[in-house]
Amino acid sequence: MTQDELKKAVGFAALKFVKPKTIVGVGTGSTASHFIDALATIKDDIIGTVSSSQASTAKLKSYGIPVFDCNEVDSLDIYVDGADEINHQMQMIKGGGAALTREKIIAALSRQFICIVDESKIVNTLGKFPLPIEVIPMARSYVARELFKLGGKPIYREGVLTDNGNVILDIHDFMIQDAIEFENRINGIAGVVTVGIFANRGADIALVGTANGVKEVK
Ligand code: ABF
Repeated sequence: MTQDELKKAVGFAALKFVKPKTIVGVGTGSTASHFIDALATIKDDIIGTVSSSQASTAKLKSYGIPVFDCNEVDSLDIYVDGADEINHQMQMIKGGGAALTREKIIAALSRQFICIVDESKIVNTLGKFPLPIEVIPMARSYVARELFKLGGKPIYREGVLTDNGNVILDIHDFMIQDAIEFENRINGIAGVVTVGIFANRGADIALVGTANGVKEVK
């Protein structure tokens, strides 16, 4: 199976967690895009969605699936999204697609986070994938200097503005031993909006696409 076929398999496998008459949290990226295709097949059974990016919103609307503003929703039963890396503690690096802040808000609102990945995303230690950090533009240089002090090598993602009008710094080549501690520490730097470590609120269930089928990990 190709990597895209594995992504499609987990995108469709996530459908079994969708309860009728609920509002579903929907993520961003190529795996989440397959989930949107799957959701379209049962669109009349759900009330609608909350979406983590303009790209996903556009795709959901193209299927005629209602998209609600986050502020209209008290809580969500599930949030289905991909990840750039996930470890065996269900902690993740997310934000390769620059939607990390909205993703973290929707994750916080959701009772269950269903992470959908192909098996290439499973790691023992987070950090091979560059860690994205969304930063207020005027704080870019200050935050970069603080990240250097922590031993990171931040690189400005040129030409990228997030859906919130902010910039992204990616920390390269930094293996993260204590993901919760590192998430809290980076969150404490003035000017940081969101760090792409999802450890304080990790995934509850991972659906992993493998050559032998979809594995469910809790
Ligand atoms: C989002 O999409 C992210 O947080 C992550 O950056 C990315 C994963 O992309 P893909 O599913 O295309 O590999 O969920």
